[in-house]
Amino acid sequence: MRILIAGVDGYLGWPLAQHLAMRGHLVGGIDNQLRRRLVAEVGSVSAIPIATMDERLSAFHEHFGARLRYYSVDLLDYDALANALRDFQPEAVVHLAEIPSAPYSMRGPTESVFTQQNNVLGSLNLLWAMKEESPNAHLLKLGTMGEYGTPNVDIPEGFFEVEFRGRRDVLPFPRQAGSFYHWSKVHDSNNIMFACRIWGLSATDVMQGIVYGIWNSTQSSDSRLSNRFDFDSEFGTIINRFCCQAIIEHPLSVYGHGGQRRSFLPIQDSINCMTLALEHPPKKGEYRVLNQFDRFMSIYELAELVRRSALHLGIDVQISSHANPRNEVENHYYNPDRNLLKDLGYQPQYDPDELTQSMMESLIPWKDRIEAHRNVLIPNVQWDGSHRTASKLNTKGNTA
Ligand code: USQ
Repeated sequence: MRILIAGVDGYLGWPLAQHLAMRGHLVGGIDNQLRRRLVAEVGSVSAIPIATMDERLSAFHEHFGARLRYYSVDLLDYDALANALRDFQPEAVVHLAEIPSAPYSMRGPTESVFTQQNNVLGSLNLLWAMKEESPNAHLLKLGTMGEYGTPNVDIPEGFFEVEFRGRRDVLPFPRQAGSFYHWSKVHDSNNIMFACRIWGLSATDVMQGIVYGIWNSTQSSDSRLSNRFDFDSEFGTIINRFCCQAIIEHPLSVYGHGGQRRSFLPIQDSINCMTLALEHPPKKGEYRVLNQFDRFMSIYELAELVRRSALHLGIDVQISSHANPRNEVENHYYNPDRNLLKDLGYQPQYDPDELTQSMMESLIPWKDRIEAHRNVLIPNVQWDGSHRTASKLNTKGNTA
């Protein structure tokens, strides 16, 4: 299959490109390297060093043959995007080219607007480009479990049957996102659903839980194929952050009491699930929603899991509670469905205890690199915006 990945330089895009090439697919890759710039902007680095895009492309060609065609394109540039689709003629398009950070989107008006502009308008451009250039291609779009929020009822996959004043219908399940980033995904979902209805595009909207883990290329130990691994408070996600904190013996930063429940899946499963969805596309005109996760647990349970795994490696790390910078419920019901991927053949295969332990073992060579960026581990964005008042006061103090 000819599969175009928008966001090929990212945490999911780069391993997905390798995995699909190994399965014999022809891969197109779009990226504007925004993720690299944003992580540098927060003063951080990938814990595992990553090669430049040129080095990555050379390595890809050496190991997988001519199975990746790269387009340096920003999704906000409609003409360049449409040209890439016209040139590559994809049968499927995977859309991972979004700003993925909730804290970044809550930092201030510039970051909120940029997140929604980049994500919502970039996706809208992609929908138009697909309609005009590859209307029969399947769009696999990365959404998030965070679109649903934490309602006090079970969470279905996208839609639910509802009875209201004696009448019944199947309607989109209400979305209650928790950051301007998460809302950008909700807006995308609405636009994609609408595009499928009016233009007959087919799409899979993946409501994915929090991905964690290190991707090891099965093809080679060539470090130019290595994947990024973020640990800062804006672009690092919880398990990856906890593992990095553990190896430098920094207390595991649980926000609030840690009762908030979230769904998780290892990166290997994320790649396998996306591959399953690509190889089993929906019908023409169908808008399909998949909930994609392996298990769910509370943040405190997670911290205990990482602490246990660290102890096996002789690291005795503490768990510390931080005043929660986010506005989120800490004790709540949580019971999302996950049936459609199982029907397609998904079987979770990884034990989180073993996985976190092996993650920490792989991170130990990069301990000094993480230690050198210790300052990015602590959150500096508050959902109520108080960090902005604090920084204004500091600026006044400095100038006075
Ligand atoms: N948290 C802590 N301590 C930390 C960092 C986070 O307790 O040091 C808590 C947060 O308060 C939150 C939970 O852990 O309750 C998850 O935070 P996160 O930063 O790992 O994940 P989140 O902001 O929800 O976003 C991440 C990805 C995003 C993806 C989403 C899936 O950045 O791209 O869409 O996970 S989901 O959470 O299912 O919406």
